[in-house]
Amino acid sequence: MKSFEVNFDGLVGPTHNYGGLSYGNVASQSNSQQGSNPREAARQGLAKMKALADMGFKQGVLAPQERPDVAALRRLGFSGSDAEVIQRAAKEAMPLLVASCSASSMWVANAATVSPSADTADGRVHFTAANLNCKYHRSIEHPTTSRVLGAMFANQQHFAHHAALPAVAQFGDEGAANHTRFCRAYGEPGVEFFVFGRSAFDIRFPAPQKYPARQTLEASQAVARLHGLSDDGVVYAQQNPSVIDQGVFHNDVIAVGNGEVLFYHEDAFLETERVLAELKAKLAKRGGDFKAICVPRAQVSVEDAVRSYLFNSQLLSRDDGSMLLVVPEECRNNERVWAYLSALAGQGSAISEVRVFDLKQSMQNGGGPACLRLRVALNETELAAVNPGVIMTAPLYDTLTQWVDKHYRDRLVESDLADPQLLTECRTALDELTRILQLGSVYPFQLQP
Ligand code: SUG
Repeated sequence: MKSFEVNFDGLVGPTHNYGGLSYGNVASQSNSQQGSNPREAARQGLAKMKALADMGFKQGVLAPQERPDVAALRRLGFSGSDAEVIQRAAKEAMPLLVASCSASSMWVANAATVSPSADTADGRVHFTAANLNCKYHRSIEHPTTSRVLGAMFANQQHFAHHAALPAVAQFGDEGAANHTRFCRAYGEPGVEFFVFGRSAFDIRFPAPQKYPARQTLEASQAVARLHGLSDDGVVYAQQNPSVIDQGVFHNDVIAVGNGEVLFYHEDAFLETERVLAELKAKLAKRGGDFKAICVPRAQVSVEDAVRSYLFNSQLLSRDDGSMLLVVPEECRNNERVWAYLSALAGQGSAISEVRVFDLKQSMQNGGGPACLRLRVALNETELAAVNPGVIMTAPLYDTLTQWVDKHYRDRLVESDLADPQLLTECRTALDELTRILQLGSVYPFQLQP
């Protein structure tokens, strides 16, 4: 049976703004308080989805969330009508209003961890929503994420959904941003690679000194257990704590994998040799030939990797077996990174082409091409069981572009977040979106009695 990797991209929500909310994410911190352009952000994301779909890749779309999250503000003690809740929060605790307005659910690499059916004990595709417990503005995403994923993958025979892990830092889980899968073919059993930043229960593991390690070993292990993965099909690695302290807040900022290939920076992991050997041996048992492409620090420093987001790229397999690397414009603007990439494609490596996309609106909050997508490997039967409303087509692209132009503002600054009209605009837009994507009722405002 044929199998595919389907990329589901997060659609940028109408409240996209630069809140400076992510300590440890250099772009988020340095662009704090800048004016944003939600319409342009959504259009940039849609253009990437359309381009990849046009190239023949399977592409889907994942809906944004209701923001401001009034229910979250109520849980923090703000009361009254929805408008009063927003205005009180703006007056008494602006940072909490900003957090409740974040469009951060666009970075769907953090929505969940996904294990394809070929790897799991019960032969279903497993999803665990990420608790995103390290940052308040992200920790409020998972209940809606679970409902949206449930509406997209709504067939219990093929899809198993797990709730987010316990909401404490010891089980900090950031989803697929710290998870890669290697395989010979998408439908065959593979090796799932979990990269963690620290251990919460074992003090022998080192930890970063400056910035938080968002993913714990114990969270990764829990996800592997929930998904019914076998030890033969799992490898764990610790991220190098010193790169976390340089702004590598997720592994997908320093490494990307696909098929039999891992593209990574020399400083990405601890015990690199052991990790690569284990990946090679385990993939060999699954019939695969693991290949690692190491980017030496002498050619691209960690700082250049963080600035350009070279590794937050999409590594995509084409039908002829060659691979395409989808990178953000910032890679072309960095002399050393661009020199590396220009040489790479001509070198006869597994990566034969590089494509550049303008994703500046998302990039300024630390979200590149890879952050914006959740990969789900599916066989033909499973793909046929996915809600067809969320699969990208030329007509859906046109509909969504018109929908964005109709509902989104082209400029948003912090003071706009206090405007209750923004909530009305967001709800009107999302109500229409759930009909376009055939999701049913998934948002808090749609679920209220
Ligand atoms: O969690 N930025 C996101 C970026 C997530 C990128 N995802 C991956 N690497 N997979 C984060 O730090 C910034 C929001 C703000 O500051 O307004 C933010 O949440």
